Amino acid sequence: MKVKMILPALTEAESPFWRPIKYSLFPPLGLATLASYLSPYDEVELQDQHVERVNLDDRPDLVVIQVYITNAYRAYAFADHYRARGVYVVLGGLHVTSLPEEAAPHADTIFLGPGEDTFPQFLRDFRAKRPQKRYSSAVRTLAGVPPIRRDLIKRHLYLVPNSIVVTRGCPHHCTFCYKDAFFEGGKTFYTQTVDDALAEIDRLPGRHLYFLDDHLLGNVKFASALFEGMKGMNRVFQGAATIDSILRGDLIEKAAEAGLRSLFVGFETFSPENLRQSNKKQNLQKDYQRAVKRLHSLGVMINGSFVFGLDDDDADVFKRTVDWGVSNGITTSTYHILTPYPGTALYADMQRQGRILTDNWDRYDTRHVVYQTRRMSAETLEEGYHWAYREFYRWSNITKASLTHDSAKHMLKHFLYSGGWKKFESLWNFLIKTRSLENMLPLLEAILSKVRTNPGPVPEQPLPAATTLTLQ
Ligand code: B12
Ligand code: SF4
Repeated sequence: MKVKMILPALTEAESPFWRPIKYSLFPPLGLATLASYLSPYDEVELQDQHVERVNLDDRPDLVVIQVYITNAYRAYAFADHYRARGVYVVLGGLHVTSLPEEAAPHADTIFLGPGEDTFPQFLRDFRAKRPQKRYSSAVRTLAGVPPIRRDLIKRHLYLVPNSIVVTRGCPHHCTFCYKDAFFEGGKTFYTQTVDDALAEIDRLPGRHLYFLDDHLLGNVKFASALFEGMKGMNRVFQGAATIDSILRGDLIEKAAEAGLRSLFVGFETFSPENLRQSNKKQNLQKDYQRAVKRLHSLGVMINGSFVFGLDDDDADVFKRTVDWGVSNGITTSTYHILTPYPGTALYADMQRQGRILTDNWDRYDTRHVVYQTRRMSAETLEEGYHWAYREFYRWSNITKASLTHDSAKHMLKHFLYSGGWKKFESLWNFLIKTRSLENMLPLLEAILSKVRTNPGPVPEQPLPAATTLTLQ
């Protein structure tokens, strides 16, 4: 059987905000995971429109498309195209799960939730010529999942070909997050076995790994065993985790020992009111600065995530957030305008209050305001968002933030990582055009090399609430 798998490009591909490098980072891991359920006799082609032109002249037996919110219209157009040619088309992913009724008219079959249980079932039904119109994931386990078909990934087109996920979901329930809607009807947080995760790591060439898990430290027992097993594997890795998991116990030390060199941290907001609105309990009354210091003492660089536009935010939020990031030595910042994704508790809340302004999903890219704001206008919010990016990544601020570290090596790493990421667009574009991105990996690995071996002790208990959320 001939199978074509497509990850359509996000809408931003045609917008002035498009940064080719941001979309040449990670290969389409979800589709490569699903491909592992095909038979070795199937002929499979995996195309990622972010990095290559999708060939639409073919006529495979089955087309599999992954739908995110801002590639939804493109995904539907591809689906319609193939169906008009008589090809069987299946759609799945986050957006299909949020809005199955919208996706269904464009597909022969749709999938709700993760595909590890439903896709193999569909393949059996499809081969037996009795596929169903809809499959909903109910069994949540990663036990026995076959190795990802990494042979289908065109590694040279990506800066970070070694992306990996060893868990699914997250133990928390933030109201703006896709997670609860996507995993509805079953477990919302589960892990691979440690042995399977280590085997997957072992299969990856080179040293660098990027864990795309929502919360790599979310299951303490699993993560401890994973890091224990990774010791001596000579890896350097990046990942994501929450503030509370950085402050609690000694898991973060174990991660650093295993090779953690940079962490994506969801600070999101400094306002306790906003944290309550978002049900972000894991950040409430947590000392952000102490979490930052703890990571820095371990030589771990920080990618801080911040959301603008929660109801307690006013026009001062941009400057406060940028200043805090710079003075605390945050290496890279990812800012988002609050975006109520359909299916989330936030969306339901806003809809109840009549605050949703558009259902043009192309605008749900976290760069546009799609809801009625409270304490500032939509224009102020969008302008402030762009201002924050410009300001945080000014050379003077990159330098100032780099100088907050106490070792020369950490300062240099910070400077190169932050400057390299945001300031060399034409170099990145050149590397993408010449298809030589992968050649930058040794440099990335060098920047992620170890800073120090004996971190000083950092107290583990949070400070009293009154002092924890104060911006300085
Ligand atoms: C990698 C990644 C990216 C890459 C995406 C390109 C790529 N090559 O994958 C890049 C860097 C481009 C990116 C950009 C952004 N991202 Co992003 N990203 C991720 C991340 C970290 C990992 C995705 C992944 O590989 N997961 C692992 C694989 C195994 O899972 P999967 O892809 O979901 O596939 C499974 C299922 O979805 C399902 N499935 C998927 N497709 C299909 C199809 C069929 C037929 C079937 C049967 C099943 C199926 O089966 C697969 C196996 O279970 C996720 C978080 C996460 N942990 O998933 C966020 C995530 C997808 N990103 C998110 C966001 C918000 C963004 C940005 C807006 C951020 C920003 N401010 O710029 C942008 C733009 C995205 C947009 N406009 O929609 C949100 C999406 C929220 C939503 N409701 O859409 C997520 C969920 C993060 C979060 N916690 O909020 N992102
Ligand atoms: S901690 Fe992150 S991944 Fe988990 S529910 Fe909250 S936003 Fe989603």
